[in-house]
Amino acid sequence: MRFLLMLVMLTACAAAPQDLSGKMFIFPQQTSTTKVRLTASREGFGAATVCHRSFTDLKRGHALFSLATPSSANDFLIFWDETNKEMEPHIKNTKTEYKGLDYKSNMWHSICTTWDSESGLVQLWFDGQPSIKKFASSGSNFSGSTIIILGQEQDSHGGGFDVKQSFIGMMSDVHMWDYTLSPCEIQKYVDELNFTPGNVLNWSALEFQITGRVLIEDKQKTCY
Ligand SMILES: *[C@@H]1O[C@H](CO)[C@@H](O)[C@H](O)[C@H]1NC(C)=O
Ligand SMILES: *[C@@H]1O[C@H](CO)[C@@H](O)[C@H](O)[C@H]1NC(C)=O
Ligand SMILES: [Ca+2]
Repeated sequence: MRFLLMLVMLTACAAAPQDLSGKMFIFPQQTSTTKVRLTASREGFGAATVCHRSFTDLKRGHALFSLATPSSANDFLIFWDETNKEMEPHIKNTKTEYKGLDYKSNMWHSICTTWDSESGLVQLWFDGQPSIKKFASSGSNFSGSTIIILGQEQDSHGGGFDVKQSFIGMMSDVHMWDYTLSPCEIQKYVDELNFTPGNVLNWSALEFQITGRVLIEDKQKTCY
């Protein structure tokens, strides 16, 4: 009974969406447990766009966005591989590799990734520059319960974290759509103009649960 009550309270807490406009998550220390779990407002779709802004000085590999389903831990993963100096979108456990990006430390980077199951093609938009499209996986939608995590990389559904793949730094403006955004919409996101917020993850109405030391602060604005 007490357990049930607690469960209800936890669910109630997690269910209230927050408007994080102008704010960011700060991941201030290296652990294998600190994370933010995001609640997707829909499941079972066959296309996706994920956009986020991040700021770090890490000199090792790290996960920027980790979405797992019961059938694949890397159902939609954005990972920076420091050894090979490449950004790696993984779709349905299939890795694609993008080299030659100017992924500098200590500055904000906008990264958008699109994929659709019909063509199976992935495209990465790094600071507003489109990459070539690469084949990842076609013919199947996301299926089963979705677990989306910031701050850690899932090797299993909701777990299997490796401290050496954790994220330290700031993260903001995380959106996910269940369709591929047009180049113009992506440009608007990158330029911080009016764009259509994500219908799966909406930074302006975000449902999330923090574990460990993750802080929410205003994003610094430039002074005039
Ligand atoms: C896959 O997702 C698309 C929408 O993205 C939907 O129209 C279609 O019915 C889904 N297919 C299956 C098998 O669930
Ligand atoms: C995103 O959240 C904002 C603020 O609550 C809301 O106005 C908007 O309709 C939402 N957009 C979508 C696509 O859910
Ligand atoms: Ca891993």
